[in-house]
Amino acid sequence: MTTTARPPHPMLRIATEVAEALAVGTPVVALESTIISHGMPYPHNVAMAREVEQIVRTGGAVPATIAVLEGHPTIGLADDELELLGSHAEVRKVSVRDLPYVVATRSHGATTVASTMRLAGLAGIRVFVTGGLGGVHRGAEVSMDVSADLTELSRTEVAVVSAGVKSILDITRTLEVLETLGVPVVGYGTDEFPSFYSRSSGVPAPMRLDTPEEVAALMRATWDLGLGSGIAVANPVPADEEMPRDEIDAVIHRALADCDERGIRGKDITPYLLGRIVELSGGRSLETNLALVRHNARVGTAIAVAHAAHP
Ligand code: PSU
Ligand code: MN
Repeated sequence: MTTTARPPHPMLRIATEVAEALAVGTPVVALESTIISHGMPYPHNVAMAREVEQIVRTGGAVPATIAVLEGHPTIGLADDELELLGSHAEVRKVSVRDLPYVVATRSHGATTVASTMRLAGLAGIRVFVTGGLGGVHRGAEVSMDVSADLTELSRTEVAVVSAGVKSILDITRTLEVLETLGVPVVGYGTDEFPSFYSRSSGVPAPMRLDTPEEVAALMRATWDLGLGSGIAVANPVPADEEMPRDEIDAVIHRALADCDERGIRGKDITPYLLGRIVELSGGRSLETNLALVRHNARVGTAIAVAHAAHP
């Protein structure tokens, strides 16, 4: 049994190249835009977005960066649109609950993992590459701050390739919630769940796969069983690019304290922490962030190619 391709949702604006690829079964890789608008400083963000698209092409797939532009959910962006998302001050961070607002008000929106997954799913794209997942925030037992990325993983059939979860979040509780929600979480080539800047976290990965073909087989099994969920593929940063855990943990500790002191809340927490970590690490964390996104793009593209061969 295979999953039948659905026609894309009529409200989507799909780039011609992406629409053609989807129609004939050429592999397509979705990319998010919050990482561009709110995850990295300009102009590194735009350079990263362009480079990642090129890595996807080199690997034999078509890149589809996703955002909302003037209220249009857009799948596959032009070069000047990447520039706009990276440099324009008025681009809203859009999770799933914000999607109808930016559509109704015809505004620009940068999509998070959750909303990118949803739009990718509506377009019929099955593989999505990002940097890091949102998750359960530290102190969530009081604040109830749990990213919508987790709920979306439980209800949209897209495989998300990330470098795991940063220790700005509570990694153990994030994995507990993903288990509760029935989401397969795969350590790619690792027994340990990676913590974004570092290959290790001290927390075991719930399952391990080592090749793109094995991940493609898991995608088929998940969707043929009708589970309806996504898959989180956690791909550790390359060893020669990782930050020592005690070094990054000290930086994160300080960033969390600053966040608290400034009273930053809700959707602003993750962008604030990412920016503060870059400052406090003297740009070192940005280098690691760029390296892991490139690596995720290579692995995610190989998975999309393997999946397109046996959808
Ligand atoms: N982690 C990163 N870079 C990012 C994000 C997370 O290293 O850019 C973004 C992603 O778009 C993710 C979102 O989906 O932050 C999670 O935000 P929140 O915690 O508000 O759900
Ligand atoms: Mn939140």
